[in-house]
Amino acid sequence: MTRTCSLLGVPVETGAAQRGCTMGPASLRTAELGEIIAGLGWQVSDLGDLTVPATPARAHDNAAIHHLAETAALIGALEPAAFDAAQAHDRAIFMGGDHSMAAGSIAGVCRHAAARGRPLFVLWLDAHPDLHRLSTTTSGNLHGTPMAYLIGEPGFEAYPPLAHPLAPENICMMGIRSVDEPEAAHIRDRGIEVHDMRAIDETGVLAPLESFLARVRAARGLLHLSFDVDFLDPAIAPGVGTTVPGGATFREAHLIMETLCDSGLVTSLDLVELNPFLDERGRTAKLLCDLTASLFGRRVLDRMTRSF
Ligand code: 5AB
Ligand code: MN
Ligand code: MN
Ligand code: MN
Repeated sequence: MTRTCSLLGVPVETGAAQRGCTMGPASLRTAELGEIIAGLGWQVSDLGDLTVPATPARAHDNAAIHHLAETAALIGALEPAAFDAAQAHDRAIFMGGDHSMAAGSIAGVCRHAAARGRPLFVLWLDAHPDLHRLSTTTSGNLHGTPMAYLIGEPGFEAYPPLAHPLAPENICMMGIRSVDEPEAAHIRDRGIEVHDMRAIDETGVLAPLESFLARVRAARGLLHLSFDVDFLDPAIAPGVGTTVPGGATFREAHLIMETLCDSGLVTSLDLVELNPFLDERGRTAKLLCDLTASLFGRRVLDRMTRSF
C-alpha cells in the first residue's frame, strides 16, 4: 500500500530576530519538495499553509520577550493541526517558519504519540539547544525557547498548557555549538543527551545516532526530527539568520538522513529556520529538499542487491 505524507506550511517569523522565515514554505515548494517526495513513491498531500492567527497590534511590543502573544496564538493553532496531520498520514512534514513553531508541531505530535500509546522521541539537529526559559533568554527571541516549553519548564503560562510534555531522556541533540549558560545548566540538570560538534568531530555522526535509534526502537517509540537549517555549516547552507561556523558537512547531514531512512522510525519532521531572503539562488532550499529525499528513500545504490 502506498505510504502517505503530508506537508503543512507554517509561515511564521516572529520568533526570530531577522525577518524572512515566512517565505520558507514557499521556497521549499518552489524547490519542489512535494514533487521530490512523490517521485520516491509516496502519496503526498500538501495541506497548504497554516493560517497564522491575527493578534492585537499591542502584541508588536518592545518588551523583553518579542511577540509573545503572536507566538502563543500560533502554537495554539498549530498543535491541533500537527495532531491531525500526524493522525491522518504515515509521515507529517512541518515547513517553517522559525523554530518557535516547534513548540506547536512537537506538542501536537506528542499528543498523537500518546493517542497511539507510544512514547515520542525527538532528534534535534541544530547549532543551538533552544532551551531558554522566558526568564533566561537575553535576546528575547522565542525561537530560542521551544525545547524548554516542550519539556515542561515553568514560566510558559502564556502558551497553551502542555497535555503531554516531552521526556528529557527521549531527546537527542546533535550539532550543538552555541550554548548559553542557562541552557548548559538545563542540559546538565535534565540529563539531555547532547552530541556537540566536538563530539561529532571525535566520533562521527553514525555511532551516537545508532545508539539513540536503538533506544527508540527498544521503547517502540515514534521519532520526530526537528531540523534547524543552522545545524548545517554556513558554507553549504547560507539561507539562515543565525549562522554559526563549524556546522555539519554535506555528507554528515546526508548520512544522518540515510540512516534515519533505513531505521524506518521517523514519523514527523520540522524543516525550520530557512530564510529565503538570505539564501543564494535557492541553494539552501534545494539542499533541504535533497536531505529530505535521503530521509524518504533516495539512495545512490540499493544496498541489498549491489555486487562487487
Ligand atoms: B534557533 C540564542 N541562544 O537565545 C538566543 O536558531 C540563539 O532556533 C537562539 O536555534 C537560536 O537568542 C534559535 C543566542
Ligand atoms: Mn533552533
Ligand atoms: Mn539554531
Ligand atoms: Mn536560527
